[in-house]
Amino acid sequence: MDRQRRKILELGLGGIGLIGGALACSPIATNRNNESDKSLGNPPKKVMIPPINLSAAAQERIKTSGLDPITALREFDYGKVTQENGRTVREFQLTAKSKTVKLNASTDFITWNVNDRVPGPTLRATEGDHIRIAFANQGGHAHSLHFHGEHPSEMDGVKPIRNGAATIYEFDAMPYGVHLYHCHVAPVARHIGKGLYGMFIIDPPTPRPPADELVLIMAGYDIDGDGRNEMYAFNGLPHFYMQQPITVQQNQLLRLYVLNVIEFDPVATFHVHANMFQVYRTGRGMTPREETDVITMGTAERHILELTYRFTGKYMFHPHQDTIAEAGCMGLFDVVAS
Ligand SMILES: [Cu+2]
Repeated sequence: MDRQRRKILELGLGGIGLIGGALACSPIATNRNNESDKSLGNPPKKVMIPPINLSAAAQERIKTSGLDPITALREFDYGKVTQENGRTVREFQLTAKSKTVKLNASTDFITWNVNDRVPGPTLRATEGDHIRIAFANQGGHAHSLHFHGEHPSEMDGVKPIRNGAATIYEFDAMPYGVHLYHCHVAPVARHIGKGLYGMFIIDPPTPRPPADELVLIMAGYDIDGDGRNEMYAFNGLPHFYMQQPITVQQNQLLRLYVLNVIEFDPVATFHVHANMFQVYRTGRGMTPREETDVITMGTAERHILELTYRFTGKYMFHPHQDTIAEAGCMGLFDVVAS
């Protein structure tokens, strides 16, 4: 079955499961910012997602690296959706794994990760949904999943789950905003630095306006174990979006979900070239707090940043700690005509 058809089927089945890389390849994608659109009786909204035509080199790199920054960019995992006592329940299967990835031609790195990917899947729910996470640890070490957001103490995910064991984390999705999950076994910097993290988006009860939505997670790699990062990346793979720019459409609202999980460096900024963005700190609130073109983010800080490109062409984005950018945390938007 081709990917487009599979996507339509998934949408027809109520959006259960993953919306995959198909989004990156389809000229028109249904905006899935918020599944409650339908229940509110709104007509389906359309957002133009220009195709990313992967170069042969980029395809080869995804294949050989074991990392897929194209999937990480626009894929949201809404979980397996059921109704219990009149409320939406979302069940997610998350498994801690270990896998060796190729960061560049000469650098292999053993990751600890979720579902064999770095970053882990971007989980997505609407405020008030009930979240149930079946967590299995097949990672070879004790791990856990600690979620940001509000929940009872026993669901805080700081208790190590031994290799081969499993547990269920269960809580209500609140408050709306951009959150994250990560392993909380000591030394935490090591467990996060090895790749055991992902984004957790809780949509507000009233959906945000339609936009092309992108996930950008900044992370570091301490290759030699000296407590300092030698390489950095957006969405796992150093320098990838320089090699393969992210195609976006001119004059269309772009909504970036940006997370900084760089360990060992106290702070990183996020900067876009030739534009300004509106800041929704931690994704809290429906009106922006400020407008800027460089925002400072401590470890685990995350924001929604909104912007629109008026001019076509290629524009860089990167932390303005230029050594971090030049060691892999750098990318390009390729703005194409609308
Ligand atoms: Cu861990």
